[in-house]
Amino acid sequence: MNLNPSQFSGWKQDYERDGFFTLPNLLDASLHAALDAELDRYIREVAPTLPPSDIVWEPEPLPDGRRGIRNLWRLADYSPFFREFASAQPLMDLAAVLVNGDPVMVQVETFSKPAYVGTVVPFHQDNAYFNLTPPDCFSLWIALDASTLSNGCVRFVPGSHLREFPHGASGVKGNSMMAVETDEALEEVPAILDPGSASVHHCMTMHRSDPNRSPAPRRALVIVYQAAHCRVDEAARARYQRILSELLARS
Ligand SMILES: O=C(O)CCC(=O)C(=O)O
Repeated sequence: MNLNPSQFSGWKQDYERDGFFTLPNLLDASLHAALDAELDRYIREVAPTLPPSDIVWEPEPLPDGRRGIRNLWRLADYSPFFREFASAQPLMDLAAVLVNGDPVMVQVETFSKPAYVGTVVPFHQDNAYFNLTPPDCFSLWIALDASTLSNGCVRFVPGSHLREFPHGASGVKGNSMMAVETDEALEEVPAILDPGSASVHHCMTMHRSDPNRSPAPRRALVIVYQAAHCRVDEAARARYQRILSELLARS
């Protein structure tokens, strides 16, 4: 893994100013191949056994009629390989710098946009789901495929991590929450990534991604880290639960 501690303080400055930064060529070729192989095995052997809460299917079928996977949740609970990778010392060292305290690896997920049918991710702040206080939490978003303008790369709003945006129900499977629309024009920066490169975003950074109508799949492995000192804000959690129950009642 290419993570040089001499760059940590520069990355932290970018993170504190913008709420995100990129890590070019994080994975070397052998690690990338091992992650691809484990994800293929997972999809073959584990995915068919998962409860519906741990897998999100794309609503539209793939061109060959099969179902496409949008998200896999809680991979660290089912795969020792992903758990160990996400807890590797170089990643925990980076996490310690970013979360201002003792780092905890929270979970591993996938955010994939299969070719032609990958769906939108509306603007949101991850903390609308996590409800953490203080929000010392971030996601490491690792591109397993090239992530481009045409296959739905993630777009970040610089500086948006410094304030909270109101959220409501989105109606999108896999992303139940979205920022409520404002008249404000939000400047966004696309994170165009080569395969094996990554981005890091704070849990308050507004981000979104377009649908993938292109022939190129866009798979990502996402690892969430937080500080051991984070607590759940019970009022925010109650608001989130209320929105979820309203959604359940409607479906
Ligand atoms: O992969 C995407 O398009 C969105 C990812 C995302 O929302 C996240 O990692 O928090």
